[in-house]
Amino acid sequence: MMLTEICKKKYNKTIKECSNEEIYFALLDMTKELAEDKVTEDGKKKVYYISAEFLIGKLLSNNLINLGIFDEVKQVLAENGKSIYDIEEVEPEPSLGNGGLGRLAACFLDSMATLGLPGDGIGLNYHMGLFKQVFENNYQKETANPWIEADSWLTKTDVSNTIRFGNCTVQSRMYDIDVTGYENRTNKLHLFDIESVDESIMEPDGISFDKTDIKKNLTLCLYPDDSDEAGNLLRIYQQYFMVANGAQLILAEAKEKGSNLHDLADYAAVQINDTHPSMVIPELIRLLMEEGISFDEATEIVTDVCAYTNHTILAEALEKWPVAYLEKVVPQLMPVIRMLDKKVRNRYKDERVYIIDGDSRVHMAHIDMHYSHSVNGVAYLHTEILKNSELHPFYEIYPEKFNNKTNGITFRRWLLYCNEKLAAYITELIGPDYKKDADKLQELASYYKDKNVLEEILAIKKSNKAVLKDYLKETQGIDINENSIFDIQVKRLHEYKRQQMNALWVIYKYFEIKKGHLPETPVTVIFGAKAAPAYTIAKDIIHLILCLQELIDNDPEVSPYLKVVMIENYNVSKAAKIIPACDISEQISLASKEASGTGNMKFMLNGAVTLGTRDGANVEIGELVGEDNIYFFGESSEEVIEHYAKADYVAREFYEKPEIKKLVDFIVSDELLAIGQKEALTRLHNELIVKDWFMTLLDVCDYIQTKEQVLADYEDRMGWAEKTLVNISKAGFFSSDRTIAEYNKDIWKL
Ligand code: 9GP
Repeated sequence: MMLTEICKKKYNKTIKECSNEEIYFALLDMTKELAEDKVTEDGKKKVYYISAEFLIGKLLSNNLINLGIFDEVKQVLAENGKSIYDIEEVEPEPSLGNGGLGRLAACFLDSMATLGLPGDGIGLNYHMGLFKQVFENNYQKETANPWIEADSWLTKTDVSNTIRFGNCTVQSRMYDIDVTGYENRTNKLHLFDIESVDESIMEPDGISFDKTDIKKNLTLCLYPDDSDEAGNLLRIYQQYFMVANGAQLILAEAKEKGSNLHDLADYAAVQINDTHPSMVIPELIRLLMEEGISFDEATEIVTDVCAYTNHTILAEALEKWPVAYLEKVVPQLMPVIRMLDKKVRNRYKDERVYIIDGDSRVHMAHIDMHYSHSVNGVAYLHTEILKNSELHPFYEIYPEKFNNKTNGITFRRWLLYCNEKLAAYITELIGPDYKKDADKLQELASYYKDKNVLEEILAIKKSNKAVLKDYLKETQGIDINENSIFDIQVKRLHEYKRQQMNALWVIYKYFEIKKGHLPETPVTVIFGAKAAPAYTIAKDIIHLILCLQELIDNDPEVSPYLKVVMIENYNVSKAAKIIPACDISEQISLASKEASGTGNMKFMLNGAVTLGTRDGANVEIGELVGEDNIYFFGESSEEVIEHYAKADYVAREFYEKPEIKKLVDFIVSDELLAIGQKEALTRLHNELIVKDWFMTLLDVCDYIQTKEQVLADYEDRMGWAEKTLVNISKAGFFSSDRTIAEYNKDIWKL
């Protein structure tokens, strides 16, 4: 095997003699070489997936799986007394993303390569990525998260561009990461960087730095703090840098393949993810005009090339940049943006669709909607909400542009890699074809009533729970009971996702246990979430959860029955350990607010049962598995949208109900104040009573009641195993291979 030779050549050692670190670097070389062999001709047209985030996670094992050599490598290592799992630990995890948006981008790259589609990612090479989370005094603290090593998956290319801003010029450099499809072609993730970035400007706290020194800070961090003007400007610098480099690459590659640029749409499809890359539209128009193409024609060409995906209805993600900021950072784009706005104003009299509003702000999503040929949401319900409320004025103008592409996940990482036992058992039952054709999982339907199969499914879950137990003990020094029910909510921290409602259930259960109402099976509630550094209430929610964790751990009356665990620095590698061990998947966002969710799909595929609202892709999960195999609660999206429209939700009215008041007031009880910070807990308590923007108290009673039903049903082990198996068997629809095939058929047409 190649590995022996590489170890010999690189270190003059046998595999046995090499350290884990040396083997990791040898495998890196080997994998890169094998991946390069699979770089094939692009064909005429190529898709460019532009995104501020690519949450790729560790790559070694995933690449070995996709190259079809994971088992072989694992065995060779074992024969030499080494473990692939120990070697994986050597790999640093890049944190080039925050949550769903970034992880989706990574899954999509995998699926494009797997389906044999020429499709490259375009993003930024953030040196620190998102911050690393640590807990100090039960509070989140952000620290630096460097991940780039001398020898890594990044390959320095000779592509370098001069990028001009209003007040400075930087020289870029393109780095590539191979994206190897499952038994198919290799595509590229292009990450742009600057040569002059200077990690040493980071303050000792690990997240602060001079936000005005663009030549040193441009690619330092993902989502730099934007609570002041310098932070906002830095985000615009980053976004323009990403799309200006991307646009040059797209035009250069098209020209190389013979495009005369008038026919650019025959050579390139650009997918814009959320509004961070929206400036690619005016930038491409500007570049085409420099090539002598008229504004009107350039606009038509770019519209044919570009497509926009909306990933959230939360206003905070629909960026609106003040004209003055854009004038400062990218003055060359403003004339184009003004012309685009004028074109809109000449045609439509509705000011809701203007690009530049009355407050001199540029609505980036409006550029996308007028000047791309496709606008899609990421789950059926989300797309309907876009059409009928959030983006309704645009839907009225361009009904033909709107389409839905329900998200998906790559089964290579989220089943074959993270749950080897389950994958092997499925192969034993229905053969290996489901690995390439996820719909084949439906063949598991013939085993719904098979007692032996159900018992084996429960046994696999149990062993995954034991693995997670050991992992938490080793990495966080936390002891959990593998025989308890694992009730898990891992995702970004945001009030709309309502981790605070789950915390109120913990308080409810704490009271119940104190009253002597003991659960039949103990429950372990596992959270994992990072809060944006400037999002105070989100950090307060983490504080509450950590305080509850400490309170319960130190209460011998309650701790045998209930445990709370907040995972520190939740990331892709931790997700791969947590998800296969889950019994109950918490998907409890306020209906209408979660565009899709993808964690919900990963949990389902790994045999967890969803407890959720009728929101995002939960709705589609429900349709697939049937009402007996999912637990829905809470008000519907229509009702919620109506509450917002009428402004008739008053949290205090719910708070006054004694059963709710008791739970909310516990946040500022003597017990918790003895552990936590008064200021943070009081602020959160007040927020829930006075504001509660995401209607926690509206649904909390229904949530508690439904969760009690879930726990009761868990006791019927065979009934529960059947629900588990139904979920696994119906998960095929959520393969990102299906999603990408749809994008290609309807939008890219490669
Ligand atoms: O919040 C959405 C999440 O629901 C969705 O699954 C994911 C991928 O489409 O995107 C998330 N959005 C963002 O992270 C920012 O818009």
